[in-house]
Amino acid sequence: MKNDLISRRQLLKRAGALGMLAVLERLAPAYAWARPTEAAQTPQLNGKVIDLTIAETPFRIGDRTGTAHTINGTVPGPLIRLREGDEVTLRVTNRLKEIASIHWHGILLPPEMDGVPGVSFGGIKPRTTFTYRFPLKQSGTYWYHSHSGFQEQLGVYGPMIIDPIESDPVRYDREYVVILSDWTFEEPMKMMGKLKKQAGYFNFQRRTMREFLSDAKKNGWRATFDDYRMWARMRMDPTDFADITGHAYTYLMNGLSDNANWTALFRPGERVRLRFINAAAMSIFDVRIPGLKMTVVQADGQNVQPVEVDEFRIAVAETYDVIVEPEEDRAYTIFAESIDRSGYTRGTLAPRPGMNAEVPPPRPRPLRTMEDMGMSMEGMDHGNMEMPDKEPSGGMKDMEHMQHGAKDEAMPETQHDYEMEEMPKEHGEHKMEDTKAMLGMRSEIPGSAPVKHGPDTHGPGNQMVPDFTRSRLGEPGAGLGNDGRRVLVYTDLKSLHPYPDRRQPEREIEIHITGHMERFIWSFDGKKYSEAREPIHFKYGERLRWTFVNDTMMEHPLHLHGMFMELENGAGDYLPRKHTVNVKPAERVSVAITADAPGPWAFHCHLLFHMEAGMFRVVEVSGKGAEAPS
Ligand SMILES: [Cu+2]
Repeated sequence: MKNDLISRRQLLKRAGALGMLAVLERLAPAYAWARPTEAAQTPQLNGKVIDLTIAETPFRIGDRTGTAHTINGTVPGPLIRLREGDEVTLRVTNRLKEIASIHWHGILLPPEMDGVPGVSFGGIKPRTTFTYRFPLKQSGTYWYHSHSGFQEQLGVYGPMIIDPIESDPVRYDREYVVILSDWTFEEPMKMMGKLKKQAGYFNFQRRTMREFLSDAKKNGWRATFDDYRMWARMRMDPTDFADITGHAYTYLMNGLSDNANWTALFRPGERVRLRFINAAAMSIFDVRIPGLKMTVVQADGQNVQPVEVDEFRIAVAETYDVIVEPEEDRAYTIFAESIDRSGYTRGTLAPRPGMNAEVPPPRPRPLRTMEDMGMSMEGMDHGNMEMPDKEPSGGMKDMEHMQHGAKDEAMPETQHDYEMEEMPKEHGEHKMEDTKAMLGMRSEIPGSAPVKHGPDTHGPGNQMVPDFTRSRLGEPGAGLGNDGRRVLVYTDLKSLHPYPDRRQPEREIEIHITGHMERFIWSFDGKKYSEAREPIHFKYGERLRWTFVNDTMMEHPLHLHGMFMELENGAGDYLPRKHTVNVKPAERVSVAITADAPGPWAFHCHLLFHMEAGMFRVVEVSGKGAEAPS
């Protein structure tokens, strides 16, 4: 293993011998390169003891060079391949000038091994080595990354596969890891500063006068004018899909840009397993392989009942394993487009190296809708929701009462001192049952019927409160699903085996995802982490339902450390287990949790800049609830 470390001196020596560019080409890890021979596909680190070193290393994309923070000299870091049931020792040495860390994303382990500075350990000081040691209680596709500052954005992430003890229920002839990420030559701290000054700084896809004219032609002057004025009044932008866009980012596949064309080889007729990991700091991707169906077999490391799709959206920190069966002797493009359509990365599946397939043309960028603001109540009695014009206008009257944030700045902050435990009652005027009865709807997905937002507006740090929130688990997401492609939705996910803890949730808590997009403040329940240091308390052993309510107009991939979340997506006994749940705008999502991991755990939005801006909490599992089944 030691041989895999590239010290700076070695690097320079080799640079002298080979020329710097040749060396820099090789900074992508070995598994990122297609193997011309069939034998060695994915060089990897394995065994009982693994050594990793975090250091600064030159990094090149095209003709631009910068400095990455690397693990063992590469971006992404090495593939760590382990076996369920083993105990592993991972020695991480920090050669940076600042505190570093590695968090093992999605892995169930003791809290002091989780690697979040300030929550479960002190971080790895410069020039020291921290030894992680834990038993592997699970199998599947996972990853690891720094949990310190912006190191993840700078390159500190890598894949981790844990092979099952028992035979793998997924049959495949060969496999590849496909890590998607976003690289920038800008300094992340400076980018944060720009976002704070002007939230739309990196959005170069705003609507233009030309678009106004064409919209007016299509929808009429009045409707178009109302629509544009509404967005302006709310100080929001319907093109707001990614805080940082392809303007600043180069999107990478296994550390390579689309030009470098990472290639995976196959023989026609083989079953190829692709393990997709979204290790980006800020970018949600839509993934497809034109000409091939993909069968999703695993989500967030957990086996799921196979579901065949043309495309899937992968939020930051999620993983999806798919099986493809290319029959023809031709190349296929693995295409990963950013959610806002400002860029893409791609690789190639091919029978021989050096082949290419057509790269799809960009699709039009999507726009936020009334639904994303919790305004469209499909199937609801519209009553007080006057909609004088046809789409896309909602009429100004409705918009003005949407403008809570602006109004609330002048108002004192009210009733924010509720206890978590009391939230379901205190927080919303739910009347969920009433609403259901009224609509004659029945569903086992919590929030299937729209739930009215409570009186709490979450204070001045919050820009908007949707009137209603509801489950959107069956929707593919903005910009998807309108072109005949079968897109994976969360309601497709059914775990391969029934979930083990059969108890009904004995307690329900609710947390609101809040923020002020214009000021780039991100928070939970209106409070940044710096303003809410007291942990959220889970009773050890209890079964609880946690409901995430997204009061913002952006997607937020929420990640809980230490425990899986069972997504309450209507799958009956087969609720899928996830470590990261992407919550859509104005959505209400419930997860069931068995609080079987004592200790302090991080809970946060996995968009790095949102987490850094305050969308972070500590969950403390302690005390004694009911006995958890083993
Ligand atoms: Cu977020």
